[in-house]
Amino acid sequence: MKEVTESAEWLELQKHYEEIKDQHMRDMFAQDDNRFDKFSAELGDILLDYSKNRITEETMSLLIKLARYVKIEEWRDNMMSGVAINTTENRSVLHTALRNRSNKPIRVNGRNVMPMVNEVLDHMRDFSEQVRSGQWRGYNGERIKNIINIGIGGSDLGPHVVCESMKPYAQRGLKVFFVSNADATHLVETLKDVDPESTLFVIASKTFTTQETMLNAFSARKWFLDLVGNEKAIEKHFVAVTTNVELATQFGINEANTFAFWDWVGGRYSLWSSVGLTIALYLGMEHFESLLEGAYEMDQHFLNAPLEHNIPVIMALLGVWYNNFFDAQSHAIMPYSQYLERLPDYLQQLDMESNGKTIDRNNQRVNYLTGPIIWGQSGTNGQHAFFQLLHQGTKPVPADFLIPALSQNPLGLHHRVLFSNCLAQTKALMLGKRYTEAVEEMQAQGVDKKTIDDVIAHKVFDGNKPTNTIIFSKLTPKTLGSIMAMYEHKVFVQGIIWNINSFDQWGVEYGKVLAGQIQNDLCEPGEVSNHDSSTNGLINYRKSIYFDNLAKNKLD
Ligand code: G6Q
Repeated sequence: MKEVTESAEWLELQKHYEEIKDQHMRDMFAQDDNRFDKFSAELGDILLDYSKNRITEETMSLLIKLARYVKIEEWRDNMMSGVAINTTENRSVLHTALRNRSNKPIRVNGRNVMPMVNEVLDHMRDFSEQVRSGQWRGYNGERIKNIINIGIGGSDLGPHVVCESMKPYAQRGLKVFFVSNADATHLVETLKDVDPESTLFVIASKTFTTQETMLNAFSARKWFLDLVGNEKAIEKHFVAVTTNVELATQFGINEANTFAFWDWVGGRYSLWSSVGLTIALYLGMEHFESLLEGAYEMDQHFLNAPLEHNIPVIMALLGVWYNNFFDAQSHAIMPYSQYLERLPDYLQQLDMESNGKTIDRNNQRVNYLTGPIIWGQSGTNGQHAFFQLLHQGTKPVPADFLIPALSQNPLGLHHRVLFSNCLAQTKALMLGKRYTEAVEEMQAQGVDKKTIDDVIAHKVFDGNKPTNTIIFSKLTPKTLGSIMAMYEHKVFVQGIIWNINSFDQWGVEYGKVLAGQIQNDLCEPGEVSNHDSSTNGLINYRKSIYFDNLAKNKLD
């Protein structure tokens, strides 16, 4: 099969790129009053404005042709109907089944998965209501006041961003913490704020073997037992979210408090499954279900809207346009919402773990760029940190700006200031500032000619920097669900265009096994020489400090 880059559709885009690469968006806007109407799309209360992109109608129609060439609709339908499109792991990819609010059957190997999905949702509803109402009590009858989610990667980032973003919907008196890092500091500092009697640990791990999670889970268990001294009490304070019931039971977790999910749910797509238990506990099941509703609405849109008006498809194609034709190496995410502060972290995993691949679906090395580096920070903070590079740096950085029209905290002028800053940035990035404009501005300020001559080059902004603006009325669980599903489908479409499997993560698996050997080498004193000189040197450096320190403490 020929590479996508050899297709007539790709070559046409290449030719078109040469024709329009020097056109400035400033002129495109000046020539067309309808640009915003032409290049915006809506779903429910979400509006995507993509008019501030380096595109014409022809660009979009050529990009849509590319999507048709890679048979995006067929792949989408296959994914959503349970075909095993994760070929390197021979698995279906069915996170959409977890939020299939229509309840229409979806089959994996001939078996309808919806009854299992609904059963787990019922289990989550029942348990979260018991905890939130105070019916579920700790071993000594105390009410649960703290939820600690122990998990990493997909078993941490999704629930974490949702809990942070949805704070206004949380039950007062219930605190949530996320512990993920192998660095004991993460657990130790968290445990300083809680007591065992009122704390519930949710051990979230698809495999129940991930080193960091198990390390934290066993240390939390030890902390609990040291203070409580009663093994039986564990089942009141530890529950598991996993596909591996056997290991959870061995840990001491009652099978009745183990929440299932399945191998057709990828880690980074798992927040919609029982991995969302912490969300349900913190926000209540009704809000978790609203999140699912929002995602379902986006799924339906992705499934039914024509490609030309399909929000995830449009966003994916724009990303490909910059990644592969403008050679943009990264893509920035700028949520102008403090609640969405963690969104860049979550999207970093979703996108980079999915599309950070070099080998295509035909087992060949690709000869084009695949997934971009995803990064970002909430606005307005980013403006005072790295926006300088966006405005005047040498690297093209397409960016998404996200902002609610209404604040959850309408305090004085805050939201008006936030909103104006968001729009001012996208406007400035698009327009730039011409030499003549900069001169006039300085003259109006009374700056003398010599000073103007000396600094004017620095006061000019090229502009023509592309951005999408995603505006929504208010950050509700439903809207958040739609936004997160929108990005999932965007990443999926890009993976299909690049002909890669977005659903495996062999790099992560490799990392999971690599640490074991070095860990063994750290146990005993004495130098090691079995690695490369850098690894040997670093191991030996740590060993000499560690064992010296140990000896000294023994002497003291
Ligand atoms: C996600 C990845 C990875 C995974 C973590 C945790 O798609 O596979 O981030 O979620 O490594 O794995 P467990 O849930 O098995 O502990």
